[in-house]
Amino acid sequence: MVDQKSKSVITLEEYIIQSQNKFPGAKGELSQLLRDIGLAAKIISREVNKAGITNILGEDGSTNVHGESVKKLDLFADEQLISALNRSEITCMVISEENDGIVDLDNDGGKYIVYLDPLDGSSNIDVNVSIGSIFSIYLRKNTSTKKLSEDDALQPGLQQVAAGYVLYGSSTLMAYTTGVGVSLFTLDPSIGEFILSNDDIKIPDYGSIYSVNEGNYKSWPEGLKKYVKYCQEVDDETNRPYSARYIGAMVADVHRTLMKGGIFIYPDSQEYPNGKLRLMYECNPLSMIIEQAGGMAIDGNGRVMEITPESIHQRTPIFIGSKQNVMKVKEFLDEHKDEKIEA
Ligand code: AHM
Ligand code: MG
Repeated sequence: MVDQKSKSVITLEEYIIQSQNKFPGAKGELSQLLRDIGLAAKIISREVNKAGITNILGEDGSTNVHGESVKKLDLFADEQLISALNRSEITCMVISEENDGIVDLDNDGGKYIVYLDPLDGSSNIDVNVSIGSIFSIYLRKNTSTKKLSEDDALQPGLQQVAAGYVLYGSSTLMAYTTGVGVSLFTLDPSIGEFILSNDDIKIPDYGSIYSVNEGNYKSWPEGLKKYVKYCQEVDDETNRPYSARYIGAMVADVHRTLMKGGIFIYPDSQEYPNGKLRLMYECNPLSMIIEQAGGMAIDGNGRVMEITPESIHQRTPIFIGSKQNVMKVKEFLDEHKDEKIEA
């Protein structure tokens, strides 16, 4: 006899409600917020899939706060996510890669602050390669003050109440955590629903893939140069040489790392003394996902999520992935930390 229960599918909406029911007294606001993000993700996914035919590809002529050219789809994703978050009046403030300062949503009762990278990996847009959206959710620190400021949003990653990403790849998927493991959903375009594919995904403890932009090799710290040489050496016992994989969209590279193990690195370098990737809406949320899946994320010294932020757009180096791989790169960094970069 076919076990109907084991065959039944669970949608993102159902899963969020079931999870909320495990916490008596929960008001359902965080659940609503996650559902809002899920809805925006479906709309963005639809546009990403037909980007080539709707003339939405390409640059809109302006530059964002980091001086990078802004693609039309970045703006579209930014607008969709912000308007979805504004709808249920739970979110008081959004900080996004595409906006210079904070976006005050004028929801006075809203107790959540959401950081967004609306479309990560935007240089991949025009060439039909994976991109993603990243989100990170905090509770507002001070609910008594009406006027919101950046200070309300400057909290270490350890204070995140939830985080996740949507990956627009060969299929669209969403991963999120509320601090009790990582759940993964795949969008079924025929019914327009995210379907649960794994409710407690774990990263392998060790993997034989390294992921870093090796074009920057010359300006890396010595420890990293030595580590990458180590990855390329032959050793059957540790499954070396590793494979090199680099998509150029952090969300896609980290997703592969979550599924297959290994390490993703964006280091400090002569060109980027603090790294290139943003702490609050790229590194913290993906660190929370990877840690919740049993992996590790460090900035070269300590845990990424322990960094006390000083500004909303600040950058950090990151070494993220399987525990054993991250601990190994740390050994190399520590051993060579006082050596000057040799060109
Ligand atoms: P962005 O597209 O949101 O600006 O993100 C920056 C991207 C990351 O997704 C990716 O890991 C990195 O920049 C790639 O940088 P580089 O081209 O220097 O390797
Ligand atoms: Mg990004």
